Amino acid sequence: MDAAVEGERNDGASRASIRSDWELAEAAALHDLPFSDLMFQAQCVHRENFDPNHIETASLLSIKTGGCPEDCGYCSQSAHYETGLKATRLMDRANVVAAAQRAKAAGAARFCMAAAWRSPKGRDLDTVCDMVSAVKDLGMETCATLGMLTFKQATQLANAGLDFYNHNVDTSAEFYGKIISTRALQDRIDTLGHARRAGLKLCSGGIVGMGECTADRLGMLVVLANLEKHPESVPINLWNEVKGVPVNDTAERPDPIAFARLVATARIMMPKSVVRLSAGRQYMTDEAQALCFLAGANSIFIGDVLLTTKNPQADCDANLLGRLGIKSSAK
Ligand code: SAM
Ligand code: DTB
Ligand code: SF4
Repeated sequence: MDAAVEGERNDGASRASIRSDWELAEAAALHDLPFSDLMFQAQCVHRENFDPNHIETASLLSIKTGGCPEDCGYCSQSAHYETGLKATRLMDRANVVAAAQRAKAAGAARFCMAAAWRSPKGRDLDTVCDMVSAVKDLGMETCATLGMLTFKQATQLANAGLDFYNHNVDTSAEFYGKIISTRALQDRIDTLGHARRAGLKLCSGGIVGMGECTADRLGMLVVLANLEKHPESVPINLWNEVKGVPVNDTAERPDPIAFARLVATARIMMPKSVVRLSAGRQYMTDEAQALCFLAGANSIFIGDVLLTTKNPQADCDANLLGRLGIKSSAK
């Protein structure tokens, strides 16, 4: 048996170390443990690094929707597919700040501004930097997701007060080309490197339920865990159905136990990263979400919409967190 797995069985998982040399077979050995053993190990790692009764709350705003030149086969915003979505221009700063104020009042600690771009253009980036500074002035953590960045662009965002850059690796290297053809996984990794070097914290995860196999899901975790420094936030999205995109032909969401196994594996492989239950909570029962929190998920998106698709209603989330005794204090 793999040393990491065996060691954890003997001592209750108190030897979680930060590693960037994960092999797929090791991730698979963890993932395939008897469920109780996997959950116990994930819980131990979680409790060593976090308050298990606290989750982070982030809120999303699509500041520029649709018309994206990339062909991501899961996305409502790609111009390559007829998804029925109306493309919009970049929002005004005042409207973005007003949305951030509402998100803060609703309990969000972090505000993530998302744009459907392959990469930002000069003047647009200046406008986003103004938005970032204004949201930061509200006392919120700031996050942006704008597509690929050069080091110079990442530095400009960092200087404007951006805390996090979201850029997902999305899936395994093997499955990547089946879902996206307009860029390579390495392009994503390069942007993550630029953001890191500019001093930004990273938010990077991916999507499951697109027709990938378990090895692809674990391969995605291996890519994330083998980044030089682990992303501070790891969003795990369950594909939210969108009409008209190619993923409809292959989609198959993991069942709640398979999904909890993936969350637990992410928790063990990236002990200090905040793992976010991201898109797809609309398909999960309260019990499935509770299982994911037990597996080590400690962040959610709040608000009735994500970017273009649904998220659970605020009162449902409040009810669930209340029953679980989980606090979600804004920092
Ligand atoms: N255009 C930027 C980019 O791709 O990085 C930012 C926005 S993009 C919508 C952010 C992430 O949302 C994607 O990388 C993908 O992981 C996730 N995503 C997009 N559509 C989704 C869907 N239908 N269901 C679940 N996650 C989705
Ligand atoms: C992430 O990993 N998930 C968020 C955020 N980063 C930008 C986006 C989820 C989008 C879900 C599909 C939609 O609403 O359009
Ligand atoms: Fe564009 Fe991002 Fe959607 Fe891909 S995921 S089509 S890059 S908005």
